[in-house]
Amino acid sequence: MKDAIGRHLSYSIGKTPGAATLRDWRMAVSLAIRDRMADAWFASTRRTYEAGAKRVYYLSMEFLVGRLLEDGIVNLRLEERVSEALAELGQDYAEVIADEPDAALGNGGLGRLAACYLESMSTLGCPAYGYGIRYEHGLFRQQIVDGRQVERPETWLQQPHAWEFERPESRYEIGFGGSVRDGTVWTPGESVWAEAFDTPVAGWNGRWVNTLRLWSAKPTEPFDLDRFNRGEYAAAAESEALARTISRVLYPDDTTEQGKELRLKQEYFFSAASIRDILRRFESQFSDLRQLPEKVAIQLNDTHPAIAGPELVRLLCDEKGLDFDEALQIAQGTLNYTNHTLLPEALEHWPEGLFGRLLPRHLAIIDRIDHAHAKANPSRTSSVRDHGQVKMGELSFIMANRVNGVSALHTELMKSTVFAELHRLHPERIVNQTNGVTPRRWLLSCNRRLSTLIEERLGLGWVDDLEQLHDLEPHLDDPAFLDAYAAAKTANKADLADWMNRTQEGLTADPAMMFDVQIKRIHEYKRQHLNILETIALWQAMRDAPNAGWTPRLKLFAGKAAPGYVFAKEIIHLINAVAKVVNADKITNKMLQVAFLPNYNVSLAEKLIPAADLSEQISTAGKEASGTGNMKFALNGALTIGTLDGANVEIRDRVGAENFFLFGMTTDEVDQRRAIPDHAAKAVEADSRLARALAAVRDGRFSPEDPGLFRGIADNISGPDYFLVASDFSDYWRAQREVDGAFANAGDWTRRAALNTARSGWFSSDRAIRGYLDDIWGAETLL
Ligand code: NBG
Repeated sequence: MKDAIGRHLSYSIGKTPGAATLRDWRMAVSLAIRDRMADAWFASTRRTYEAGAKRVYYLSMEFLVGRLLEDGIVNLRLEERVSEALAELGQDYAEVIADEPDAALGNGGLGRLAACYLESMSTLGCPAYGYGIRYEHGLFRQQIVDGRQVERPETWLQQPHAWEFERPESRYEIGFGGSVRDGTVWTPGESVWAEAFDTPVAGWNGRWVNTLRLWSAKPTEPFDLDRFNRGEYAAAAESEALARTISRVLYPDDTTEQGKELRLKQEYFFSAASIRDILRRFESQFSDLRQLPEKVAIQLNDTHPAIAGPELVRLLCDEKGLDFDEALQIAQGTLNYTNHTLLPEALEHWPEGLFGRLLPRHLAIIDRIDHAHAKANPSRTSSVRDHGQVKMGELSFIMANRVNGVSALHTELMKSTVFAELHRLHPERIVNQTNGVTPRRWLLSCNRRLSTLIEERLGLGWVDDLEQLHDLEPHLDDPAFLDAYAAAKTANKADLADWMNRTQEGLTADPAMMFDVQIKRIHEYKRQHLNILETIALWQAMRDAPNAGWTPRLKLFAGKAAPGYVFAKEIIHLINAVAKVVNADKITNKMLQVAFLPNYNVSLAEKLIPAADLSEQISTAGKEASGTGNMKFALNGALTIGTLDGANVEIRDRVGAENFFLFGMTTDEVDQRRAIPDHAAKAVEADSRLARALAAVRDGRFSPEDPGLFRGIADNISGPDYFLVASDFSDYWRAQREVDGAFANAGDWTRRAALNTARSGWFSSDRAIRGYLDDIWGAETLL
């Protein structure tokens, strides 16, 4: 290992040890690790060809992979060797790992799920490819300036990236616009190259390695030398710049459709390149396109790649010469669709005018698909085109062999709400696959203390068979085990507290406090404002009775708001404003501290989750499709305070109701409550704590220099309150006080935390991927 690192430092990076920077060392280590993936990578491909196996293609606009070096080292089981080698070379292992920038090619849960699934597919030996976009700029970097979110460009690709292989020979010309002649001959008005960059994805033990193939946009028009020679430098580079725009940025929004032409271009760009690549690979091995459904399963991760369906039909008809009905049947046998949200504003739809201008042939194909479907299902009343919009959810459903939701509750709601009619027509099509998370990243490597303790008791079998964690339950009767479990948590908290106290102005975190954590995108449905309101009420109650024996708490928040989502940004501002006042209050600041940690990303999650005591999963029932952070917390021994929403329901079923703090209305109660006139005003009237907390927000208690600053938030909660913050407040307060009491009994709390770990094994992404293999893809694993 030492030689390998040294060789790369000299011959790949071109530095001597004396001249090498931390980044040079990190690059050299990364390349040495990447080398060790190569043989298994080739072997995985060879075995897939030899077996004539079915391949799975996961099409996703987002892959939130985070850092890759530690992941690679852990999965190849090279930790000891690398840290020894680095020590001999005079370098610090942890520093080298931490030097890597996060690959932030995703917004939140949807993108992180795609990353966990890729890793699990490799662990299981499922022949698979991830297909997405190689964004030059991932999700924006969040700074907090005077309490407000400020967005800065993210620049992960401005330094060399160790993990990818550029494949200039794998490129496809992707067209847009233009016209259609004779009904089928599409002549695009402009085009760009989609060029492939491959990253190997190694599974546990490095036995199988799949590929993440990301497309980068390159100009088809060469640089304009004539204009350059005339001194028109900017104009000479114009077409090149325009082409590159397509893979320039990740849209910073995970719930609202941007309505931007560029976004639709991005979607078609990567879907079309991926479909062509899939067909090319298929045809290199098989000759009969009718075999496609038998040899290929394509998963559409939400509707972002929905255009892949019409594109596949187009290629089969217009280029391969199949007739339309046959092409449609092949496509429908090959495609599947995962829905990740029921929020109406997040279900993609495109104006017909824009769509037809950009993709004229596809619009005609969509109409034909829709007519064919309507003809076969005469009782259907809806259609893909509606009120001048092209609805991508409807299109995806019609084009898919299987449609799935991401938690049991969410899947049932899909059947009864957005897809009610299509479900009636195709009752077999919708299936559930509750989300999962990879235990390699989300326990083994992010929480060394806990995973070492588990290894001492159970060995390492749980790492790829997470339900083995059930075998911890007998150890719960051993006080030494519980002590060690508690000690691991306390040490994780102490590390985090040290780091926060150094970096967060005004904060004094103490590991003896309860670490109460809410980390996720900032959104009204996720209700960070319910949490901060309860914080305010708690602070007021503490001031009233400072000696009432309060359980000391640190309230931790982190998350990004979409740049255009004004209300979400106000919530961030309010949290910071409350933190400033509360942390400085001498009466309460030993009992209550509040922090908003900037720039939430995968690496920060890896720091926070192992140190959490309490996991906040408090969305309005029916709004959070699943959640995956909730699973990571439970696995790492945080107890959940949560509503009956998304996968919370299944977490509670598995860890046991007595180890979960439930509060709030159910989905049915939410609908009933919303129908009551003035529901929020009534809730405020009925709860004096709520009224007082709201008054403090409204009257400028947290913004003395600008008393009206947060009035909008207070008015929203006591007025329309679509997300029912006011109506759920009282029960949330009650549950929080129950949490206080439970935390005060340290021994019992640890037991309940350990039960959360022992009973969360089902939430492994390995289990989820097995479900997809069996119920959706019909594919075999080759390990
Ligand atoms: C998100 C949901 C989460 C879910 C993830 C992964 C979108 C559109 N949806 O609840 O909000 O856990 O998807 O399925 O990002």
